[in-house]
Amino acid sequence: MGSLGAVLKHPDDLFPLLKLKRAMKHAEKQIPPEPHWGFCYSMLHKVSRSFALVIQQLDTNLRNAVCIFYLVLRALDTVEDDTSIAADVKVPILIAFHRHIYDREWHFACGEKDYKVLMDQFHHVSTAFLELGESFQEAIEDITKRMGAGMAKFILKEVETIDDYDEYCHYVAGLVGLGLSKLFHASGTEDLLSDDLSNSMGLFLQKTNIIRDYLEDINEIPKSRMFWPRQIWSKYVIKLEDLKYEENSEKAVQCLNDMVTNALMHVEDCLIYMAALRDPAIFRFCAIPQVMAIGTLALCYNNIEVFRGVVKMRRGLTAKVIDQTKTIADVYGAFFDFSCILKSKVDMNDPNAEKTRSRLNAIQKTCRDSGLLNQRKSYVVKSNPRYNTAFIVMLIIILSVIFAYLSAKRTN
Ligand code: IN0
Repeated sequence: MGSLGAVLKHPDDLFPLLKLKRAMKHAEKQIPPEPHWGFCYSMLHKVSRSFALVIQQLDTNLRNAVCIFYLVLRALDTVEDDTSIAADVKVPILIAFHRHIYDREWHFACGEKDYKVLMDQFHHVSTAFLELGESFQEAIEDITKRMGAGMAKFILKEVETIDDYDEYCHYVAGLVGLGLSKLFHASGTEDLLSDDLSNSMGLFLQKTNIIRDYLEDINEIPKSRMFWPRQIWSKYVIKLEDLKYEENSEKAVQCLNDMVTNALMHVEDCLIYMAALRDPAIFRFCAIPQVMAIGTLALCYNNIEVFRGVVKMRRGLTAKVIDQTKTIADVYGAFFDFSCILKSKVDMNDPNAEKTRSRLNAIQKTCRDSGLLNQRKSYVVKSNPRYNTAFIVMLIIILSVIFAYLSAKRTN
């Protein structure tokens, strides 16, 4: 749907969208003058868009460390993702990546578009990394080393069991949680949160990405990427790619729902982690991707479109999440609402219906028990939306434009 159509259908998206656009324009103008930092921050805006805005709001030292951590991880990911590089070339690069970040001369040509530029000009990232405080450098090096080794292990091995799935997600995302917790602690504002809780924060995000990106990953050229564990999909089909064929639609959706139910297992840890954060900017940095993830799962659950094309939250809803995620009360509210939406989609004939419902009930109980659920804006769409102020304003603007256009035509 075009953006005007989407706004007409969801008029209360309008103000958050305009606010987000303005904030992004403002953030993009705040690029540091030094060439290496300038490169890092403009690259951050290119590869992460709305998330860059949330990084930008962190305190200066932490912001620089997170920006570099993010780019180092994106670069590592670019090497892992490039299916045109042979395994015997890729594995040694992944394993030695933690040493390359100290080397201003190092670069390796791979990836596409913005990622290719990031790889070609990686010396800017190394130069900026070498200016970070020692405790930040140590945390980034340690995570890069463990992640590179883990990725290398899974270049040579498939994700068979649910334990493999959790292990793979630990390497590529759980470790990011461990690293970020160290960076937050090193910045002086947060207690060091436990490895288990930090890991769950990453697993919940990564499992959501893996579910949403089924089609993109399976259609990857020259070689499919497969992250859905055999232990789950083999209950429904013979080969993972069979899920995309129309004749398997019913099984595909059941398998998808099984994957979503698995991801929901991490939500309670994520809520405990977020409730323990003190700094409002760090809180928003952590909470916004989490709310986006539960929103994406609500959209994907029981949705055959996951096997047909791209399923993403509409831009307006993303803007609303960024605008409305400020406190832990907002997070409980969002998780409660998206769990409500998920619950309304559970079909009683789904083989995992009972398990899914019980996980959603547990999440809703945690949110309710916080005592913070009242007085909030809801994400649940009412079946009969009332015309609100934003909609009326929008209508007036459109009518004025049409009127001005017709008047101009008449005078010509
Ligand atoms: C992230 C995470 C992230 C943020 C905050 C706390 C975290 C705790 C544990 C693990 C990860 C945490 O968030 C980003 C979000 C992001 O990049 N969003 C993109 C949208 C998209 O689809 O790519 C955007 O453009 O807004 C994230 O997804 N990952 C990430 C990477 C590095 C860092 Cl420092 C933080 C990637 C991943 C694989 C989930 C860890």
